[in-house]
Amino acid sequence: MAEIRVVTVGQGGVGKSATVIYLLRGIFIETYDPTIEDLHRKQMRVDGFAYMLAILDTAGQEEFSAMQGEWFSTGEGFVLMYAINDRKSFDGCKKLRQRIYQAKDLKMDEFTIIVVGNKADLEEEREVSKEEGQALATESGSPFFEVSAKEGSNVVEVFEAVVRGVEKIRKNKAEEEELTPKRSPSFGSLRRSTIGKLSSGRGDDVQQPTNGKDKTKKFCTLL
Ligand SMILES: Nc1nc2c(ncn2[C@@H]2O[C@H](COP(=O)(O)OP(=O)(O)O)[C@@H](O)[C@H]2O)c(=O)[nH]1
Ligand SMILES: [Mg+2]
Repeated sequence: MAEIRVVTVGQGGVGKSATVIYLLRGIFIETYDPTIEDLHRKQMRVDGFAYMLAILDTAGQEEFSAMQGEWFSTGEGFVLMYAINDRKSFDGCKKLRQRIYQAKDLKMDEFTIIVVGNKADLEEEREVSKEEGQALATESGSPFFEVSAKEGSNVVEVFEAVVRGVEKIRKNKAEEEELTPKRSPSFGSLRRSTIGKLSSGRGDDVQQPTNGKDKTKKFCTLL
């Protein structure tokens, strides 16, 4: 099963954990230790295919934990979250997005960011308009959702968008690599095309993407 590494990013208190817990268990947890940085796994079916989401729910954004450093550089999907009733959390998103860009070395074609305004149930306390949220998302070509972990609205849709975004990146990358002319057939290219022909879809042989050249083989098996 294809695995996708997802990272939640956002100021403390915006509801990252509540959103992830809702995805995992379908319930709203009122209080979740704000200092806990947790790794979760969730199987999801999107567009007829099964994926294993490995989700790092980050905590404490002031300094990178060792885990965050590693996940920012290897993560493929980023859920960038603010709360619609907290302007400061929205303003902080640009800086956090910058952190993602830095960690990824600006390789924009290797990851997807989904912009999320949480606590949509608190309409009467709204400080950030939908249009502002959408504009932030448009800047980075990201999908945008307003969600409520409390009511469970749009939570699943966010993670489906992560999967679709990552899947698109993987396909583009695989196509690019297939189209790149090769000077002489190397062991690697022969192996790639063989794998491409033999592969019948997303089998259990699909490994977790790592980095570097390894990806080629794995992406080809996804075609
Ligand atoms: N009204 C409302 N409160 C929420 C929502 N999501 C989270 N919260 C509350 O916001 C606080 C912080 O949530 P938490 O998930 O711990 O935030 P994190 O620090 O970003 O992980 C908690 O008191 C939650 O109960 C939501 O969608 N609506
Ligand atoms: Mg948390």
